[in-house]
Amino acid sequence: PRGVESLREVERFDFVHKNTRRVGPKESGCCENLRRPSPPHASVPMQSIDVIDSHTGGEPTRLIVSGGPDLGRGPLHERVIRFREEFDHVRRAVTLEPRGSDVLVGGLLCEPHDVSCDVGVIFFNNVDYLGMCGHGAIGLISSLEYQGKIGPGVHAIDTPVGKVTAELAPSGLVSVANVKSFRHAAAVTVDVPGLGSFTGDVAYGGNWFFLVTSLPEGLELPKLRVHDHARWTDMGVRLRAALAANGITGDSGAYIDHVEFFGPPEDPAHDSRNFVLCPGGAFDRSPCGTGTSAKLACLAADGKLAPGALWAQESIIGSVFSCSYQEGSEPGTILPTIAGTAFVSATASLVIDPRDPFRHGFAAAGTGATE
Ligand code: PYC
Repeated sequence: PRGVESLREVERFDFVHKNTRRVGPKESGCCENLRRPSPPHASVPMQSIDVIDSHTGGEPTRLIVSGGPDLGRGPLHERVIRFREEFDHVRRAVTLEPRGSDVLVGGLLCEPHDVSCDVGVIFFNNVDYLGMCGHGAIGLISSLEYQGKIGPGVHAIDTPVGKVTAELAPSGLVSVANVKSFRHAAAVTVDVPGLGSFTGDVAYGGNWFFLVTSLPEGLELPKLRVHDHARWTDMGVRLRAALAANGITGDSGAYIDHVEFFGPPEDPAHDSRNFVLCPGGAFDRSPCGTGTSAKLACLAADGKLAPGALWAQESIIGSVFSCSYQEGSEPGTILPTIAGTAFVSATASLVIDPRDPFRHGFAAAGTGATE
C-alpha cells in the first residue's frame, strides 16, 4: 500500500529514486503497452496533504488541514519565515499548477502561539505569503464548521500579523474583526511610463495596498466589469512597478503588493465596486477583506464614513462584503469588521509523487507566478 510519509521522508526518497532504475510494466508488444499499468508503483511512498477548498464571494481558499509542514510552536511571524525558507515547495505544490492556479490562496492551519486564540493560520499564494487574508479567514471558519470542529460563536485566530476574531452566525455569515488598519500616506502621485499620472493612498489592512483615487487625464472613472479584467490587471501591474521604482512603500519600506481600483457599484444598494490586483498577478474575485479594511481606513481618515456606519463593498464579480469599523486606540487607526459568506467546494488529499517532475508545481510563463 502507498505510505503517507513526512516531507523529510519524501526528500530522502528523492535521492534514492534518482539513483534507482524505475521498474515499469513489461514492454513486449502493442497490447501490452495499452494495458493499464499495475497499481502505480505500489512501493513508492507518496506524500499526502489533506485540504478543504472553499470560496468566499468567488475567491478560492485551500486550507491545509493535515500533512502540512510542522513549523514548530513559535510566534506565527517567525513560523512564516521558516515556511518560506524550508518548506516553500509545499506552498508551490498546493497553489501552483497542476493542482492549483494563480487565483488560489492557501492557508496552513496550525496551533496558535497566542494562547487566547483557538487556531493559527498562515496564508500564502502563488508567489509568497500573506500577512492576513480576509476572504481566507472567512473560508477558514466555514471549513472548520464544515468539519464539525466549530459552531456559531466567536473564534479567535492567530496570524503572522496579529490576532483576529471571527464570529460565525447561524446563517453562515462570518464577521471578521481584522487587525488594526490605517492610512499611511494620502494623495500620492506616481507617473506610470506609457500610461500617465495616477494618484492614490497607501494604506494597510493586514497587507499593503495602493488605492487609486484618480486616473491619468483622459481615462474616465472606470466602470469595473469583469470582462475588462486584463486591462485593469495590466494597469495595476504597471502601476505597482512604478511605485516600487519610485521608492513608494508602506511602513519601513514595505513593498506594496496589492493595487485597488474603485468605481460605482452595479447595485445601487452598495457603496462601491472594486478591482483588486493581488501579489501574484491574479485579481481578487471577492471584495478583498484586507483591501476593504485599507479602504475603510482611508474613508475614516477623510471623514467620509463614521464609526459603526455600514459600507457595502462589491467585488469585480458582484460579490459583497458588508463592513464597518471602530476607532483604534492609536490615533489614525481603525479596527475594521468585514462580513461575508464562504462555501466549501471540495475536500481532497493532494498526492505528491516523488517521481513527478512537477510535484512541487510549476509557474506557467506569463503569469504573475513566473519564477
Ligand atoms: O481577502 O484579504 C483578502 C485577500 C487578500 C488577497 C486575496 N484576498
